Amino acid sequence: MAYRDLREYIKALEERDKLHRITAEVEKDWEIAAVCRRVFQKLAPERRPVLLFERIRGFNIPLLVGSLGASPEVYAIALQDRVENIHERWEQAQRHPIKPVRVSTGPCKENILRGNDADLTRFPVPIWTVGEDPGPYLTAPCVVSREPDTGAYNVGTYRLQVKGPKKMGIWAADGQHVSRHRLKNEARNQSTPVAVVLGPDPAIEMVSVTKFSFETEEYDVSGGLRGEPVPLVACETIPIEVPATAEIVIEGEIPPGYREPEGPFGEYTGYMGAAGNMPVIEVTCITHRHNPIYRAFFSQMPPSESSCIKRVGREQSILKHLQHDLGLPVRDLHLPESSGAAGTMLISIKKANPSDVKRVVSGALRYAEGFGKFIIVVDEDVDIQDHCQVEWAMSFHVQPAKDIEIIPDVQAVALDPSQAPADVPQEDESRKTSSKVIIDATRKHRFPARALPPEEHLRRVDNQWAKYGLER
Ligand SMILES: Cc1cc2nc3c(=O)[nH]c(=O)nc-3n(C[C@H](O)[C@H](O)[C@H](O)COP(=O)(O)O)c2cc1C
Ligand SMILES: [Mn+2]
Repeated sequence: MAYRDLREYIKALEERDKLHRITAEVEKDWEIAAVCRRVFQKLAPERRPVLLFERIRGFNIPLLVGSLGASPEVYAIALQDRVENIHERWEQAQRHPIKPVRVSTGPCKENILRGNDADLTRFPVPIWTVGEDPGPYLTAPCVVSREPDTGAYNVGTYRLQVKGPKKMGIWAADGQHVSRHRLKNEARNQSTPVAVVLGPDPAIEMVSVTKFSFETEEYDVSGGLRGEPVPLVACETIPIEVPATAEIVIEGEIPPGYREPEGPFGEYTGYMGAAGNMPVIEVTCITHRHNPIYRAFFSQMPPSESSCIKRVGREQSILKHLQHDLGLPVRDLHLPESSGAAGTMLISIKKANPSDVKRVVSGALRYAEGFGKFIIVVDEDVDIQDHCQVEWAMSFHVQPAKDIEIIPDVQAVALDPSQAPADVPQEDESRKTSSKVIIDATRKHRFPARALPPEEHLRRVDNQWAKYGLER
């Protein structure tokens, strides 16, 4: 059975000892961001819990962070599966999407706030990069909008700046699907209705942060991931339906043609992203469950919940493409979170021919051009999850003048601040091309034997590890 709502999922996390409740009082405008930063810096992924801040000064609403991306293990619990099956589950969901069902009402309607009661400042929306962000930001919104002509549903996550009790700024890049809906409406001088869903069951958040074709309806893929249709209820003030069990739903409209300054916002690159003139969402109504839980994604400098989500979403899909669609001798593929799961791509291969490196790199480039400004290819015996081994291979398998290639004029890594100065808008053409470094760190001739104890000796030591008294 799929999780019915966020609360069932939180119970599952707690049963697996993956939830940590912070019961001490915290302040939303500096402390939550700093605690999250330390948790992601200090705790290795396998020990890193999802955090529920239960007592936030001035609010009686708790905040949940990390529930999709505290670690790949947590992401797998959200799918009720194992880490190695994540990619297969995604393939399955896209091959067999399930249409949502309409229900007459649901928990998200337990409280309906209209007029002055529909006030964003009721919720503990944190400031994430203190001293740089212009104010609090919603970081985990699932923004629901509809194609103006077909009515097809879209769900996408785009940062939302709280600008007043009933106004939010929205930054969605030009090609994003909500932007396409809005541009079509604006051409007709019509507003764009949007519902901002917070704290749905995790299968909605998963599709909200994932890119599909414009025609794909995220609710249906979410149904495919859950193995059951998503139950939807109608909004109160706009012609949009939302997941019935969501914690909070903010209904609103984007007025046509209107822009005002938005940002800058601390981005996944670890730097402030440029500010610009952006549309706004005017809030028309807010509905929420009794005792709602406010949900946020933790992003900014990697590692973060954002870099984990991106890593999980991308690694397996590129790996499977190279292995299965192209039949290349690829063993493993890793997008280190230190690179925002974007800047660096590590690939290990079982090289049979010298041309294998080029074939693998060109396959990766065609499939995922925007990732891997640095692509490093190593032999299969190098564990690419272990940075020490990768740097060892770079140090002793590479002759720079022969083994490093620079490819000019390829797609840039999104929001990479080395592209252009901070005052250049993200949409500027100069930000759209970049170059790449390909490092062939495979062995190109017969190397001497490795200076390591024989595998058999290491295994024997492992088997009698207690004998040495090192584990206390
Ligand atoms: C934590 C997080 C934050 C994101 N913030 C933004 C954002 O502010 N603006 C944006 O255009 N995309 C953002 N994205 C990427 C979009 O969510 C992603 O491209 C998604 O596919 C958009 O939905 P769409 O393809 O239906 O437009 C973010 C992704 C994550 C994981
Ligand atoms: Mn979409």
